[in-house]
Amino acid sequence: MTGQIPMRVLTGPLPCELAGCGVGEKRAKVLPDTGGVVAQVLLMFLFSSADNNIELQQLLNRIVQQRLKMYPGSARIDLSSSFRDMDSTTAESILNEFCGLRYNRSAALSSRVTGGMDTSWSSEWPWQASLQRNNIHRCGATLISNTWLVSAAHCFRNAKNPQKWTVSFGTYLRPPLMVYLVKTIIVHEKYRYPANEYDIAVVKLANRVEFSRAVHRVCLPDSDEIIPYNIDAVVTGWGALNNYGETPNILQEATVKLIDTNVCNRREVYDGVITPGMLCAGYLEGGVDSCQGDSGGPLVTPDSRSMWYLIGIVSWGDECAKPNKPGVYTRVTYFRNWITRKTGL
Ligand code: 4AZ
Repeated sequence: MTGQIPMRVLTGPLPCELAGCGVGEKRAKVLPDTGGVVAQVLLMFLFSSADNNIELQQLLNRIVQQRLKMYPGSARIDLSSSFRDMDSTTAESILNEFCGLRYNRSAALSSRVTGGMDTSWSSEWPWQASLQRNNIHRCGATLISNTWLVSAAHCFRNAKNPQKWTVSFGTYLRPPLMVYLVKTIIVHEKYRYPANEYDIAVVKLANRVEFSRAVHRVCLPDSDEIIPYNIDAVVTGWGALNNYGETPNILQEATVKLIDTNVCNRREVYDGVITPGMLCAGYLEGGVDSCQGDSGGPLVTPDSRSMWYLIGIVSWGDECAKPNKPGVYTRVTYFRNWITRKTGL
């Protein structure tokens, strides 16, 4: 891929069915207007500098017009000033406010130089945080807003003093990209060690994180979202590379499959201890799993638009990667309303 990446922003009024007003995370801004609403939708296009901008603009206009005709109704469609160039800094700051975007996977907005090295600010998983006590990594956590993270309750067992904790971001533990102080720790009121239920906590930072390409929030699913089993999800963390093994300095990722709770509750697996607030993920044959030190960190899946949602929090398991002993995660949809009650998000 060569060339610059011009940005186009579509700001014409669109019908709600197309803009997705009020559905889940906002991909469109819906503003009141005389006699209705105006939906502002951000569309980003990637093309090479060899392409003819004017021709492309006309082509895009034609496609959008055609698609809008498929939505009958009273929407007034005005695309006369719809596409405009935007500098990539402005475009990037708009994109960074969206949840769940990972953009270094495509060439879009990437400034990586061919033959260059990965740097600590090219965060692959921008919502991943390291929770550290006395400057030692203890647990993972996930950024869900400019000030809030979610993690596991068991990370704070006998360690609830926020002044002892810091949060770092970036791909490497050492040196960290950024470090924040913790203001508040809220552990689920029903969490009781050594039980594994209600293994969730939210952490408020002392200062706001200004979102960047390297550090921004994940999306949260709605509480009524049905999470299908057998789909792939990705777990990330600086946890042990094998049971009670060494911890890496560079963030690790593993793709795991979501396992039906009925299967996970089989006698030879977890024999009925998996409750509705838990989610199993991994492989019954073993081999790939989260491990000690990954706790509190994210289990995420992309939606059809490649926006990543937090569906699980690394919680527990019988050691790591053993056959019939997949990882067990706190089920985020089950605790979605609890997160709202504690954080307002
Ligand atoms: C732990 O002790 C832990 N294999 C985390 C995840 C798993 C097991 C143990 C899942 O933090």
